[in-house]
Amino acid sequence: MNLKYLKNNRILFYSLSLLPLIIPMSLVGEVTPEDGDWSEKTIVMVNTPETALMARTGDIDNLGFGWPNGFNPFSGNNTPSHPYPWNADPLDPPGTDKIMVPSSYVGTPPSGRDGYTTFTSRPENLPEAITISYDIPEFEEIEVSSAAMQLFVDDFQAPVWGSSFQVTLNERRAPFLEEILNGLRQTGPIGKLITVQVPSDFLDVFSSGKVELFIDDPVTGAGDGYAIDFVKILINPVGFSQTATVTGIIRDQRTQTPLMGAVVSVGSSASEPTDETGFFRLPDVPAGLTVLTITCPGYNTSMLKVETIAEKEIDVNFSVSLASPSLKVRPMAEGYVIALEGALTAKYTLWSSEDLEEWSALGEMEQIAPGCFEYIVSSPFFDEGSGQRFYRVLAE
Ligand SMILES: [Ca+2]
Ligand SMILES: [Ca+2]
Ligand SMILES: [Ca+2]
Repeated sequence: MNLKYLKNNRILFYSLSLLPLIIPMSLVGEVTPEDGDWSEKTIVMVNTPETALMARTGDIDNLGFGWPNGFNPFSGNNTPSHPYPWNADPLDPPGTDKIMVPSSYVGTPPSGRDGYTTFTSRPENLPEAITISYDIPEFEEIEVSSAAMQLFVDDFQAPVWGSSFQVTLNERRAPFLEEILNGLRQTGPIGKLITVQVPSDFLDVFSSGKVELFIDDPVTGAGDGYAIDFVKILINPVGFSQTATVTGIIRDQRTQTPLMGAVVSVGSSASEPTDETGFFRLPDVPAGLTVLTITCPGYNTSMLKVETIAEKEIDVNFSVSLASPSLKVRPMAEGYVIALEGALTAKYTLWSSEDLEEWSALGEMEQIAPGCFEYIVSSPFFDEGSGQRFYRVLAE
């Protein structure tokens, strides 16, 4: 009885998982000015509409399943779910279009395992690095001033199975990619485009003409398999073919007051500084999952993950926290000026102490220009006591 139940269940599973194959797929490779021939397994192009140099590893083919009719993988939409496991194409570059299961998985996952883990085995499903090479003669002429990466990723489920992916680029940990991958819930399995701006301290990796991307969870033992359709690098990008618009209000985290002077940006695209209503509008956001940067004088720079669909507008609200300002001391004839650069709408109170233990408030600092605060301390006051005095500010 038990066996029969299992057997039927199994049949149901397979017939369900074959369903997506009935959806018409566009299996004929596309050719676009941004990406060239989608069926190319590796490709490097210069001066595309998006960027000075584009390098891609992996064909754009939804892991070999093809895209549903009218589906654009750069639109930000999730793919419909697809069957698994599947037979890997030996001609696909290492690390693409195959199921990979974290190296720490040894059959005793802490929070269960997904279908990718259950229906594949070692050593075939061990994680593999994806290498993107673009050391062509034209690259020598390009000075790398910015870079972006696009990854089409499938079935990352860290919040579900307790995985914690580590990502390296040329063997260097890349937290900006880990942060985004470990937030994904791609149960389905479904695929999605991620676009990330490369932080400036990682540009040297991209100046070498060869980037080796390795994704693995070497620690938790989680049963969270995943797959990657392609990885695309854009050197000195100027824009993206599929974009959305993000609007919203930026507020102070503590007071929820709308903030003036906040700028939201992604890559080379930035919003106008917000007015007193805190409202921003940022067009040209790459469709899919991406990370926006929010800066506001006197506040900590923050990152905001957004998921968008091409040609659509989404509204988000976000709060930022006050940064602790650093004090600058400027001597003058009769004493000195203690100055700081802070937030337009914040209040800063100056405190002093002789021993770092007992603090007393001197008073509120005066805003003498937008975001510039000062407090004048007279010489006699300074010369009192031991001669050593410490200052700090309280922001509110
Ligand atoms: Ca393929
Ligand atoms: Ca998974
Ligand atoms: Ca592929």
